[in-house]
Amino acid sequence: EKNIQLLKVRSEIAAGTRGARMGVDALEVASILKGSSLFASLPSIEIKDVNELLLKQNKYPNAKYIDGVATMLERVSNGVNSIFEEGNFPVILAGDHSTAAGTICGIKKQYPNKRIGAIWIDAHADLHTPYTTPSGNMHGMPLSMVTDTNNLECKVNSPSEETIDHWNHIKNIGVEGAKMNLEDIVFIAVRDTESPEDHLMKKHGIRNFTVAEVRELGTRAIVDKVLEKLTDCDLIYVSFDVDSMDSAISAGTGTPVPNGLSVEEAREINQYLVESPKVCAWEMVEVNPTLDRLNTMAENAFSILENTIDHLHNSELV
Ligand code: NNH
Ligand code: MN
Ligand code: MN
Ligand code: MN
Repeated sequence: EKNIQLLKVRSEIAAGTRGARMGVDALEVASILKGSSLFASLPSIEIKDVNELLLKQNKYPNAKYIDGVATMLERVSNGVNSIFEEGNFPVILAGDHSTAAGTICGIKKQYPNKRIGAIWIDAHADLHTPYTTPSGNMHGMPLSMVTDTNNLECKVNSPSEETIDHWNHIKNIGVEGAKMNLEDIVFIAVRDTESPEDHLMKKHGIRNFTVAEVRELGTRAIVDKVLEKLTDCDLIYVSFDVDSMDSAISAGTGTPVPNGLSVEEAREINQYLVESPKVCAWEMVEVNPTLDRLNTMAENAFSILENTIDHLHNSELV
């Protein structure tokens, strides 16, 4: 049986929309209203955020608040690492998706000689760099923070020297250099990318299992195929961005995209994934209750969290 420990990360500095800092609280509210003891029964630690930076002018247009993002990544990396040190399994509940790079840094710090794969369930590919981002929002960049790319072939921006200093610092959090290969990323439900991301996906043969494929083959077959792609990896990290689900389900995320997964599909995919003994960390991000008066997204997301945790208890230790 796994000893799950929650890591709460109330950060939103890397999102373009305000409010994801409250995602963790919205999940807790959904839990209380449902009469669930999940939050009461699991030990948790909290990462102190730097959201106060949003009160000031951003100095880095191609990587907004990158100094604060670097601070958050260090803290998340250390938090995840300390959960492993205690022999526990980290379940991370975060705001904006940038801090997922910190999770991967923390995994690599604990297991420097293991090959890590990432399953990224998201509407977006999150493969931008300061050189390619269309928005400067760093929640679109976590996968290039932890891999060996700046994607200069697709350069559209000229980030400042200070921006690049911070970017290079981020690349060395946890352990020096890349934490994983771009080839060891698998996407599910990605459907809103920009051309620099398409370039990287094509160049590195990164597979995206589309929503249409999920519907055609079923969630079980998709999960089998996803895990099959990562057979050479020793450890697998699962990152669940709630915008992978259809925008019609709820407005409660910063960048909703149509034609996404249903709640049921997302629940099953996460359940089957965490039943793999290679899965070493699971994360949920981008719940934003300020966009969602009825808290529908958080209620749906909570049902997925609850089911995922139930099934984590049933899986083997690595
Ligand atoms: N690709 C877009 C950008 O970089 C959107 C990223 N937004 C996300 N990613 N929510 O998951 O701005
Ligand atoms: Mn994302
Ligand atoms: Mn997304
Ligand atoms: Mn787009």
